[in-house]
Amino acid sequence: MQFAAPAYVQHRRLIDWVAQVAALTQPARIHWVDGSDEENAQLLAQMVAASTLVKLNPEKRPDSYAAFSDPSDVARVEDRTFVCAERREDAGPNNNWTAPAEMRQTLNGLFEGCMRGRTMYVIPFSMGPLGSHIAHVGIEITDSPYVVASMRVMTRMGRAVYEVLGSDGEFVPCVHSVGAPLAEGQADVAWPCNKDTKYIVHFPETREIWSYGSGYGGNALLGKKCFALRIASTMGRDQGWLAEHMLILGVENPQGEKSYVAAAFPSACGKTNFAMLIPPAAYQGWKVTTVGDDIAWIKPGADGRLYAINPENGYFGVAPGTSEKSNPNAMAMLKRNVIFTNVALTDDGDVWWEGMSKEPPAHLIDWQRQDWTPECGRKAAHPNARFTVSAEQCPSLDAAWNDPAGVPISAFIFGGRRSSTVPLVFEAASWDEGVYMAATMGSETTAAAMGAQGQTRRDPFAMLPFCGYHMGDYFDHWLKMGERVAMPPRIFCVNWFRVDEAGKFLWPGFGENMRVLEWMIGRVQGKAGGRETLLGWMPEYADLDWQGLAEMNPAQFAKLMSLDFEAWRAELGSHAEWLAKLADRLPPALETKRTQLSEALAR
Ligand code: TSX
Ligand code: MN
Repeated sequence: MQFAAPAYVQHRRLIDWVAQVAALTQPARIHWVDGSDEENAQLLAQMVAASTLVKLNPEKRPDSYAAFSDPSDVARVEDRTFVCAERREDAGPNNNWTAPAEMRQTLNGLFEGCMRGRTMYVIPFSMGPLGSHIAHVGIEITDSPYVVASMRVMTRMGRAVYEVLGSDGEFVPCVHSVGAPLAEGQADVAWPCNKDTKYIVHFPETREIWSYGSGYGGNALLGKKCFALRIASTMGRDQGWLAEHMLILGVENPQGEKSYVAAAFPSACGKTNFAMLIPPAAYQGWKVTTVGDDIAWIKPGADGRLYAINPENGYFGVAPGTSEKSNPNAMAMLKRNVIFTNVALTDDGDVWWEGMSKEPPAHLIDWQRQDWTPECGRKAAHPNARFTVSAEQCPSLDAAWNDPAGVPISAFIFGGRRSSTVPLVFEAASWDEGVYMAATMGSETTAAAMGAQGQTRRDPFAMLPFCGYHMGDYFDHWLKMGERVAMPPRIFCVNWFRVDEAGKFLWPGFGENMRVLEWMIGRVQGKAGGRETLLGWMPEYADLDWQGLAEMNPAQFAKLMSLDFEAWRAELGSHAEWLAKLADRLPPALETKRTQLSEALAR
């Protein structure tokens, strides 16, 4: 395969690498993606012609498309995800590991000829504002036009990236193939992938990503989980910064004072909803703005504070459950220019998913392209159905979201879905105690597919599937960052999901979370009251603003905030079991914190 790079690509190492990958994968042609509107329009038209995309009714959903994946390719594949550090201990028990040399052999076999009959696209992208000192560049090679169109939304993608790179700039090489070569004359399918073989592989030391067999989401859009979390977390460890699975939001009070917080939640906690929160009516003059909904890259600034950027350029959000009630901002941003994946189609060429409206339509085409009626017993949209949309379309987008300097973080928030034990909110008494809380955080499984209901799965910092190195070393990095910065953010824990004896949610959640946000920011500013408890600082009833929320009386609030010592003794036992799994690299400070908490509970 002979080829010529466009004149604007002046990076020898990059061109040589593309040539090498082309020689290995043997595509029919190479397309250097420039990110232009014309190129995008051409790719979309080509995918409509190939039935990869369905164009939605332009009167209902202008410039929007729906894709339907192969039923075997609907989510990230954690058991097929590998971190191939030279030494197994460095990947840690939180990652699958294979020796790099062995994995390279496997990959060479899989990628040999894997793009036959297909176009190989070379995608230049920046994670973070172009040229920001916090941003980093990647180049993704892929044989999927769906990936090209999605990367254009999710990253700063296109020609301008080559100007940032110059002739010798650093980039993370990302190689992706759907793993479905086409023989001479063989017809393609709407969603090519490899049903039998999938590999999502990271080489943290050489900062490379290789992905084979899947065209879906985090398996294929390599800038997101693979680069911005797994590879970037190891870069952050080595270079003194943080790559976190966090949303970033701004809060402005009626006096015009602006604060930013970053928050980590495991899946199914409504992270995107929180990032786009609309304050209740009683909060006249308050504004919540969105910097990001999934990932934060955070670096120390010269002033002793931590500054965060959202490395992404769009939202790849879960559609089911998104509604005018749960997230009006998201519903507004999804009105046009969206790529939906695995949602259902209405008879008038629009989209629908479970939770969008109380009453489902009488007839749909479901995500497997079959007729659907409310009585049929199947879900219309896949539970992991997604929207891919540009950040610019979010009505609550923060004015500084594109600021290359990032935004100063005043507080970190860690949340989980816990029906008992964990109160609505508390502030950790110190950085180290906050790190302990984040290291032991967990969420209860909800979906039947996740196993037995009511089990708490530990998901430290919501990073368990995304940390590119040993979780014990990651905790240590967090502890050290607290010492390294002069003004570390305060650390808070929240739980929107506590229930009463009857299983009814004790907290109204959604926009009402503003009341908790106000208290947290008030704490940082030294304005909000609180009482010191075993877990740290907690608001008393009078410390929160209850205007417009009559149903929350002191008795109800007491339930929501109660500390059940018996339950916490069991909780600490469960922490011990969890932390023991990381014992070989667990920072002693965390074991000390656990002992101190245990002793306090025993008194
Ligand atoms: O996203 C949620 N948030 C954060 C919003 C800013 N959800 C949705 C579930 C996660 C995917 C929530 N669900 C939240 C929440 O704060 N709280 C709850 C639990 C809840 C559900 C329903 C009601 C109250 C609480 N009440 C009624 O439906 C009337
Ligand atoms: Mn996420």
